[in-house]
Amino acid sequence: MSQRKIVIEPDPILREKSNILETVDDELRKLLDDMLETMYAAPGIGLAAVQVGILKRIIVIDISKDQEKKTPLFLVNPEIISRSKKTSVYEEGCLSLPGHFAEIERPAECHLKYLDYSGKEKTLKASGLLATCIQHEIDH
Ligand code: GNR
Ligand code: NI
Repeated sequence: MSQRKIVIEPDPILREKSNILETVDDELRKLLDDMLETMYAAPGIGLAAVQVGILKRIIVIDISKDQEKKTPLFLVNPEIISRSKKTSVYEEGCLSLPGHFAEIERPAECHLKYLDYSGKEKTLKASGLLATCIQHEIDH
């Protein structure tokens, strides 16, 4: 694995829309591994590919605490299929906006579909910080 450079605002690539993947192959898994290493080193709890300069719809997330066992999550082509009416507010930060924090209100829960690390179709119901982080990454 190798670390990649995180793109910082105002790099114009951060305003671009990322592209859907056709397949999950070894080259993509290498990128996912590099993104996870980059995210852990930052440190952060999530990272979207555009933040390492690549316009692909892939996300890595790990919301585990320092002392806990790592729980990496790899999401390819994530798509929210439903979200709760109930909202929650978290103080969010972003690795591409160092030093900036803001309270953001979002649906408290979301249900998504995605392809996993092996390219298999999966669904996930997320709540709490995980739901917030997934929505933050999809916004990228
Ligand atoms: O590390 C991060 N922390 C964070 C905190 C609250 C809500 C979202 C996040 S994601 C952020 C890393 C990042 O910039 N991901 O795109
Ligand atoms: Ni971010």
